[in-house]
Amino acid sequence: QEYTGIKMAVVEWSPAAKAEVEAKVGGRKVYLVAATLRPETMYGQTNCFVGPALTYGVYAANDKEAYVCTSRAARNMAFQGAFTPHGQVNELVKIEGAKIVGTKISAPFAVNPEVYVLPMDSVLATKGTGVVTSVPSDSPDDYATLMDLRKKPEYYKIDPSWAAIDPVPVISTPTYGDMTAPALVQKLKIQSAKDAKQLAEAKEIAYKEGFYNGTMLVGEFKGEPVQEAKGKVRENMIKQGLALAYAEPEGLVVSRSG
Ligand code: ZZB
Repeated sequence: QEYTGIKMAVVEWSPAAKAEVEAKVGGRKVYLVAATLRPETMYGQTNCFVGPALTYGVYAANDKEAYVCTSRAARNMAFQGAFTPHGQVNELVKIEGAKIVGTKISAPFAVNPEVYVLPMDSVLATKGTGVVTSVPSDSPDDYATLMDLRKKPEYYKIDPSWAAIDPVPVISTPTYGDMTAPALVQKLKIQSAKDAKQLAEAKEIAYKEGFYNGTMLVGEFKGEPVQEAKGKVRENMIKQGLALAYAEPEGLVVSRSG
C-alpha cells in the first residue's frame, strides 16, 4: 500500500503534550505525519485524528525534524529514506494519543491552513502512521466522527472550537454533488461513527465515485478529473517538502474492508 505521509507541523502543543515533548526534541521542528491514500483531498482538511488510547512516539528524522507516529510506522519509515542515519529509529518521547488532542497544527495545501488534533476511536495502530488527517467532505468516517464530536464535546474531552471548521467542498461527483461524504452519510442513514458496517460501505462508494467520476473544485488542478490530479498533487507536496512517500510492507497490509 503506497501512502502519502502528510507533514502537519506543530504550531502549538496542547498543554499536556507541551510539558512532555518540548524539552526533549532538541530544538527540532515537530510534525504529525498523517498517512493518506487521497492526497488530492488535502485542500479540504478540517482537523486531524489520533487514537486517544494509542501510544505514539516523537521520532528524530534528522537533526532538524522529528515525526509523531506509531513505533511501527517509525520502523517502516527508517528503512524508506525518511530518517538519517538510515535504518535507525531514535525515539525522543513516548506519548499517549489523548495528550496530543488539542494540539494546533498546520495542514498543507488546505483552505484552512491551521487545524486541531481531535480523538477518533477507530484509528488503527496497525495501519499507516496512526495519524489520520480529516477530510469530512470526502471521507464518511471523518464526517461521522466530526459530527459525533460536535454533539458531545464534554464526553470526548474536547473544546468545541477545535471541531468548529466546517467541511470544505473539494471534489464534485455527478451522483453526490460537492459533498460526497455527507451525502452518503445521509443516504445510508448513518447515525454515528459507531455504525461501522454502513461506514465501510459508504467509504467504498466514496472512493470509487471520487476516483472514477470526481472533478477537482479547488487548487492548482481545479477543473481536472481526480484521476489526473491525484498524482500531481502528491508530487507537488513531496517536491515542496510537505509530504513524504510512505509504503506499508507487503504481507502486513490491513485490507480496506478489514
Ligand atoms: C484522508 C482521506 C480523505 C482519506 C478522504 C480517505 C478519504 P484504507 O482505504 O482502509 O486503506 N486511515 C489512515 N490510517 C488509518 C488508521 N491507522 N486507522 C484508521 N484510518 C486510517 O484507509 C486509508 C484511509 O483511511 C486514509 O486515507 C485515511 O483517511 C484513513 F476523502 O486520508 B484518508 C472514502 C475515503 N475518503
